[in-house]
Amino acid sequence: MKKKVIHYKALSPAQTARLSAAFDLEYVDVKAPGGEARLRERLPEAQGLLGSSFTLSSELLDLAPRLEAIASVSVGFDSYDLPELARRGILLCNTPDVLTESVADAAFSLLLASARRTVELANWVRAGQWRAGLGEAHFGCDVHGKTLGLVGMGRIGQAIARRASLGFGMHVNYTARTSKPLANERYGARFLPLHELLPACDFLCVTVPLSDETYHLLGAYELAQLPAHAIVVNVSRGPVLDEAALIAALQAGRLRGAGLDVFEREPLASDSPLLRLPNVVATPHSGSATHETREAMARCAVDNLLDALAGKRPANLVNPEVWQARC
Ligand code: 8YV
Repeated sequence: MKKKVIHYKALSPAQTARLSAAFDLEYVDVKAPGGEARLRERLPEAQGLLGSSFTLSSELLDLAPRLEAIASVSVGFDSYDLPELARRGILLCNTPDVLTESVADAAFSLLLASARRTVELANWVRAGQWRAGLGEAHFGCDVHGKTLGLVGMGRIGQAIARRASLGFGMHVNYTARTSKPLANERYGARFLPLHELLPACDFLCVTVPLSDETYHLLGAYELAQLPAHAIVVNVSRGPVLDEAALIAALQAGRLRGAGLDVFEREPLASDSPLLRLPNVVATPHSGSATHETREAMARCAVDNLLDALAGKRPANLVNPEVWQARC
């Protein structure tokens, strides 16, 4: 008998076909009215789950006693309760690598848009305001030759560092748990403690994953160490930055601007003070949202689930200790 798999994220026909060939597959749109109730009904049978952007609480996991593996269509796994999954012997897989370059592109687009005021000026043109030459009030700031401070130098941080150094001739500083010799050598990157990195930034870019240690890593005190001409970019997770402190700094003119793809609460409320600041570019957590990358992420998640439910070690195991305990 085929194993029962529920996916709660829509998939392309190609990925649906791969899953249906191997499993008894069902799609539950958890975001649709009645979707969560339907998931609750189906969970008792589920041996595999695939999806993202939905929290599988321990109450929901209680309904799924046969669950063997979850394939998350994301690289981040901060929304999963790892000790709870370990206690239940459930494998968790993620989708690293395939989204690295797209997220780095998105970070750079926020950095450039904030520096060159692209969104603000494009809206100004669209509103019919471009009637004469530009004055200083419309000028942005250069990106090339400036200093980028990266908080986090994992795969995505390194892809941003490559663009910054080789593409834009920027100086790259970073803070991370350990020095990255390859990035130091290839991009001339300097490994610095946060208190030295911040005052040297023209641009600060957050790429570090969210965890207990990185929650509000950048608060009022840290933001105050940035020069007033600095621009903050976040493509990681909203709560790494204390959003209220960021808003206060922007409102007080203590920062030049911000390019944000992630927020403490998503979707961002339409009455967020961030949206009243012309020097903020806000995008809807779309760092990996390209046709190519989202399909690659789905393919990777399907690969992971096919392996996990066939008793093969999946390539992208978040909790290898659960696998070890099975052997
Ligand atoms: C999306 C992401 O949020 O991979 C991640 O960790 O944040 C994003 O790519 C989403 O999970 C895509 O399904």
